[in-house]
Amino acid sequence: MRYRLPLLAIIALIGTMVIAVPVLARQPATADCTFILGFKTLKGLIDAAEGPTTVGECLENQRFDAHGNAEQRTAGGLMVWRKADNWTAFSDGYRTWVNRGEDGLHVQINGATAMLAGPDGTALGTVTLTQGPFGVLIAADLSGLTPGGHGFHIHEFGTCSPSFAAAGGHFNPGGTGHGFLDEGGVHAGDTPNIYAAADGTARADIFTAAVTLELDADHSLFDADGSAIIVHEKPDTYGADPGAGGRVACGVIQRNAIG
Ligand SMILES: [Cu+2]
Repeated sequence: MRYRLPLLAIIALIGTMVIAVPVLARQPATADCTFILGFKTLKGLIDAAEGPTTVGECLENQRFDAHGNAEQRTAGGLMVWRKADNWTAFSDGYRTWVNRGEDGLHVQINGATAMLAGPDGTALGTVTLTQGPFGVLIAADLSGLTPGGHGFHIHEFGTCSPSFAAAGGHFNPGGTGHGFLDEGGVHAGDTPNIYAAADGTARADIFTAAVTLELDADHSLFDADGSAIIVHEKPDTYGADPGAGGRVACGVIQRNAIG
């Protein structure tokens, strides 16, 4: 009896190897690897949207959730989401293609999110960034702030550690001066103050054409060193000297995995 368990384990291991080796040997590696995305093939959709540069994508690493929806990565790094009944969306981490059935394929630049926290790590809410055709919509949903006005900027480096000073100065690819009301110019990362209510919450929608979530643009928030959102203790003066005081919240701007 005492040898039964190890013997069974060895038999099971050999069985697994016999099954696994042929499966691994069948890993697709050629460009004829097409599959159905709703009413079209993914290859066809990519060809239509992007040209033939990613022909031959093959699905790997399939994972199912409890509802039967699948998440997969292709050999070329595309993320593919499939609802249990049909294919719905795929993303290269920068753009998402959404299959809208008879309407065809909708392509959008993935949005971004900054999870803000205080110097002690306390979560203070989220800032979401959505790329539109004319600029970026920034939506803040914050809490835990002192009531009143707070400077709210995009800073030049995508880090909040070891201290918020690591986020650097304002995002300023144009090398201009600071302040909406100063003739020296406006930093691309300058945005209007936000105002916290008596309970410490603040909501704000801010639109700016001075930054973009697109890649390879000089005002891209996803430049080589990234960018971050900073909330200051005091309101910005909108003059050459922002005068907004210390940094009370920081969050790295990170691209969403989809849409
Ligand atoms: Cu700032």
